Order: sequence, then C-alpha cells, then structure tokens
Amino acid sequence: MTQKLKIAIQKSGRLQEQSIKLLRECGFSFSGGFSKLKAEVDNFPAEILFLRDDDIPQYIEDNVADIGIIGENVFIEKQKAGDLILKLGFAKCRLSIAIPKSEEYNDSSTLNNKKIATSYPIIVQEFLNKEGVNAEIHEISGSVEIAPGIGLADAVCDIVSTGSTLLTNGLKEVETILKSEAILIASKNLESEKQELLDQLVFRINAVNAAKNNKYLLLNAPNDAIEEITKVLPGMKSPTVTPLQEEGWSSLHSVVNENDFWQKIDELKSLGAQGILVIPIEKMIL
Ligand code: PRT
Ligand code: ZN
Repeated sequence: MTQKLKIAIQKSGRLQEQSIKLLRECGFSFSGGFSKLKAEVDNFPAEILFLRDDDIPQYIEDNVADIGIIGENVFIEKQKAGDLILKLGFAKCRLSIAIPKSEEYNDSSTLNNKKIATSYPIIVQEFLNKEGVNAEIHEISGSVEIAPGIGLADAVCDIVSTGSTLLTNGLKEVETILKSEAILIASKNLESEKQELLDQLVFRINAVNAAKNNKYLLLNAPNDAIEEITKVLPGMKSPTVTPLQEEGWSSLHSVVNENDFWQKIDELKSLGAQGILVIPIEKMIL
C-alpha cells in the first residue's frame, strides 16, 4: 500500500484559513471544514488532520502526524522533537514584553523582582536567563493582557501583531523577545517514501511563494534603450525581446521581485519604457 503523508493543520483560528489556502495552491484537492477531524487529499497521497495548534508539536514528535503547520512561537515553546523545514511567510507576529503605560522602563533589569504573566513560560524564562534578570513567571492560558489591570502581574509577555490589544489595555511594548511566523515542521527521521512526498510538497510551496514574490512585467521600449533596460531587468535569465510593428520599438517581457518593484518601475520610466503592464504569476519553477 502506498504511504500517505499526514499533514496537521490548525482546526480553527488564525492559521487555519491560510494553511488550507496554501495546500490548495499547491494543487491539493480536499474538502476542508471546521467540523472534520481529517480529510483525504484526492489527488496526492496525503491526508489532512485538523487539530489545535498547541497539540501539533506533540503529534509530530509521536509520528501521529508527519508534518504540520504552526506558529514558530508554539514550536519553540513546546520543545518537542521535530525539524523546521520552511518558513511560510504568513501569521507574522512577535512575542513581546509589555508593562503599564505609566511605568518607567530603562532596560531588562527593570523587570527584576517583577511578576510577568504569559502563556509562553519557557521562552520568557530563556529570555530572563540570557539577560540575567530575576523575575517571577505567572503562566496563564488566555487573556494575558488583562493581568496587570486586575493586579495579577506587573508585566505581560504576549503575542503582538498590530499592537492594538496592548494599547486598549493601557500597556506599552518594551521588549521584543521573538519574531514569529507560520512554519512547516516535520517529524524527525521520516521514512524515505514520506520524505519524498514532503520534498514534493516543499517544491510546490517554493513555487507558490516565489510566484507571490514576483510579478510578470511587459513594457514597450525604443530599441536604443534595450541594453540599459536589460541591466535593470535581468528577469529569470534575461528579458524576452520581441520587435513591435512600429519601427525602432520592441516589447520586453521579464520578471521582477516585489521588494524592489517600485524602484525598478521608476528606473524603467526614466530609461524610456512605456505601456508598462504588471501581471501576477501563479506558479514559478526556478
Ligand atoms: O484553538 P487553538 O489553540 O488552535 O488556537 P489559539 O487560540 O491558540 O491560536 P490563534 O489562532 O489565536 O493563533 C495561532 C497562531 O497565530 C499563534 O500561535 C501565532 O503564531 C499566530 N498569530 C499571529 C497570532 C497573532 N498574530 C495575534 N495577534 N496569535 C495571537 N494573536 C493574539 C494575541 O495573543 C493577542 O491577544 O492577538 C492579540 C494581539 O493582536 P494585536 O493585533 O492587537 O496586536
Ligand atoms: Zn493554541
């Protein structure tokens, strides 16, 4: 019987929608759903397990799931056996220490003899050890941000993304102790057949993510500007140049990275490019 790759994703919550979207963009066809425990993938030897994110590292360690998608913060906190395979670029956030707005903060020594409420005791303790700070950690599982207001703690360490939760609770961020995003993790020592399936999935994820970070660009340019424009637009190898009907003009096709996209557009315009079209790429195999 052919082996199936068991993929654990979050059942509901901040990671669920984008985990499902990523697997679908990788060509996996399956019926997703909140109420389901698992779903078969129709066109790839895999099945998807819908679990609480906090439980996924343990399932990976126990080989109940072969691979999983979770926040790096949870992976580090749980300290379970497993390998980080790939950062996935979504659910970006940071784990930060915050204190009441009115309190003064100089450096981490301000936290000496304070009480810090958090759902991440291991990561916080590591930070305190590194900084040589002696503080008490009070572990709570939710609504960490209200702890100072009700006199439960002097400070909190919680996940921050926009910062508005801290703000509405009268807190200010004073230390960022970890930056996190969704990651793909795998059990250690996967059987070779499963390792091959994982390699295929990683290949597809890389193609999907490369496509997201790049745009297909078409433009018209006078022939005497092509050499300079080519320097700005190396593309995947070099741009495609095709002559236009109009004498002395060509059309150039290339790929540009999202990061320096606007700067490139400005340079292209100043080199004489016209009629610039920018088109999303669906998959990109390098
Ligand atoms: O039920 P289950 O256990 O599966 O889910 P959960 O409630 O534990 O996790 P969930 O869905 O809230 O988050 C899953 C993962 O998303 C986290 O482990 C992080 O890796 C990532 N992530 C990204 C976040 C946030 N952004 C985030 N903003 N996780 C939580 N938050 C919370 C934070 O705890 C705080 O209460 O949002 C609030 C802060 O947000 P801002 O925008 O106000 O700063
Ligand atoms: Zn959770």
